[in-house]
Amino acid sequence: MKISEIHVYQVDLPVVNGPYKMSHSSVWSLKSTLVKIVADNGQFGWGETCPVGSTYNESYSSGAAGAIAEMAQGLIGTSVFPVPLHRRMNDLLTGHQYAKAALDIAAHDLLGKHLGLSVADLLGGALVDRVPSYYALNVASPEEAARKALDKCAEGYPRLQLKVGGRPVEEDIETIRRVWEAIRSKSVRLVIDANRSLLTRDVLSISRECHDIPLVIEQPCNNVEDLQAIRPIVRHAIYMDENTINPNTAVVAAGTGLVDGFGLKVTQLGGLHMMRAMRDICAIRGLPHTCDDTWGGDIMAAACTHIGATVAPRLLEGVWIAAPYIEGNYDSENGIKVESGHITVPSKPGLGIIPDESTFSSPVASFG
Ligand code: 0XW
Ligand code: MG
Repeated sequence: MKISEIHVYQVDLPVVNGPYKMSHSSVWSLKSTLVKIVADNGQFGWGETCPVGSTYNESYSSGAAGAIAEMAQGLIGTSVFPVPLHRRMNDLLTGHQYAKAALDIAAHDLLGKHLGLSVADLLGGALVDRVPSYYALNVASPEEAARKALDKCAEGYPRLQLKVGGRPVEEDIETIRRVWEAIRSKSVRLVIDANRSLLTRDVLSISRECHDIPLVIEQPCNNVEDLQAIRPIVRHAIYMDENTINPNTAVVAAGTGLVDGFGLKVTQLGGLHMMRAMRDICAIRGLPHTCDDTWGGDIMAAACTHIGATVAPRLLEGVWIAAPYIEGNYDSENGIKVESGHITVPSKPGLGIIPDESTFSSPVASFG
């Protein structure tokens, strides 16, 4: 099967009860880029990429559309199978994994529908029919964070990620301790995520002042060298997230034991094809990880859920999806949602969702 058409759409996703506040930014609305690939047999598949603003990592919404446009005409006539597709994308454009990921996801959706298999089946087979999610608590006051944490425990989330950073470290420490006091009896796992914002000095303070709290520290500092510096000193597990925007960094980190786990994002790795490889490397190395993305609607949510279903349960840290912050679904009948802190894995072929194109404006670009 070859690609005969590529259509690019952009959809605004206002943040419900916004803003979504991290150490470096507060986002009120996000622009998602959707791609529809049509094959020469008429079958089609949907992909998506949605940066969470323009400072989370090296990605932004118009960059996604621009990078896809840079490749699209050259992809007409290319196989929809992942290996030749990625080879061709890399011949056309270096890097820009987050844009390539949208085309990769669409190809997986198309192939699954053509073969009558779910994307999880294409990725090796699902181990479960429901995956654990986790909730990301915004940077907030100790009282607000503790209140929200209790609410999410009550909803059934097995894991909470508390955003820290972007303020005096003493405030982070007070908030971490207050949240832990609120949830310690709930058997819910706690991660703090600084989104690259902390100095090594501050990470050492947090680890020292919270030494009695069994938490994971996710992407505390901006670069790999800082993670290398603190790893032997801190008392807590360190997970890598944003640094995996370079897949080679992720592979080397896993291979050398630089980190204890990952926040893995489909778009940071260029799509499900590399995410599958990273899943298997983490399995070999015994490294827990999430199956996430930065943001996105049903298409991205389904992609993360499918790959999450194929991860060994003891290594799956959770599947984060933006659904709790999005009004409505692309597919009103099969839309992906979090229920009691968990997500049901779609069972229909491909991603298992069919976006209602009538809800989108006209394509911003079409090729073929
Ligand atoms: C919690 N997430 C997966 C969603 C937001 O994009 C940020 C991200 C993270 O872990 O940093
Ligand atoms: Mg993270």
